[in-house]
Amino acid sequence: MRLLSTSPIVVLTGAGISRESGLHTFRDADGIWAQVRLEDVATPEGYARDPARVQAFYNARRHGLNDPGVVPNAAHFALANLERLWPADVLVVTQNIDDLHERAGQQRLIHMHGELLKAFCTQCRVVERCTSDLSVTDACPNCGAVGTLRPDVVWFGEMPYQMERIYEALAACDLFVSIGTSGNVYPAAGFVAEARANGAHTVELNLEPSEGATLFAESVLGPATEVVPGFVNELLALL
Ligand code: BV8
Repeated sequence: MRLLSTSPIVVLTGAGISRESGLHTFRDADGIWAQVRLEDVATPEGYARDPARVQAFYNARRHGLNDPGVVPNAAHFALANLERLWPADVLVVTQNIDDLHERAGQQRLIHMHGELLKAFCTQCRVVERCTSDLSVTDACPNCGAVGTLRPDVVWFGEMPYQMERIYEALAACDLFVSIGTSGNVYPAAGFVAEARANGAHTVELNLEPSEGATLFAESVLGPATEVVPGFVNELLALL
């Protein structure tokens, strides 16, 4: 399909885009799910069973993200550049809970699985910025309830955020690009089918073919810091 400068673009990102910034993925050999069972730390049942264990899991990931050596990489900056220079809408939908897209300058961004640097109170539902450890003895700064603050992260079995806005964007886009995701987790893994159904051109930029690789019209394999800037430069050359 021919892309025009009026073509809206939707980009889905996963843990692979942050790998070269020093953050682990989930399902690679050295991934997070090789260290801990997702049922124990990324489900409401796991949290109800042992909230201190879940808080410790996300506290450790927050420490990792706060490491001064963890910074946005060339792939994050390329997407922020695309948003700035592409004449039509560019929407980045990320499964990641890190803040590397923001720190690279991305403005139109949806964290469909929530954000590691936010917490919400299960009592009053208020959402607060959270850059340090959470514990089961913390009191909510808004309602004063104790032990009700949890990471503002979407666990398995919970509804991802802003799904209506995402499906609207998928129905309207001319180009859907999936970057650094294994295509294992739904509903994100189903976005490529939604985009194809509306006639969009679909591209996968990944280190290796994902679970949904055959659904993409085009695929460029390689590390994100190489393939993403290259792909963005090709798009901008169309202008
Ligand atoms: C829901 C928490 C419904 C945050 C996460 C069908 C339809 C709908 C739901 C389901 C369905 N089938 C099953 C389900 C349930 C479930 C699901 O999908 N289960 C899977 C395991 C089968 N889905 C859900 O529960 C979702 N909720 O559907 O709710 C509902 C309806 C009504 C009312 C209420 C509810 C919720 C899903 C969100 C779960 N939370 N994490 C956190 O701790 O981070 S998911 C977890 O996996 C992470 O968030 C992560 O974002 C996500 C996806 O992982 P990836 O990002 O893809 O990472 P991965 O390691 O897998 O892959 C990395 C890729 O990068 C690899 O391909 C690798 O090759 C590549 N790579 C590596 N290095 C590089 C690279 N690429 C480029 N460059 C590199 N350098």
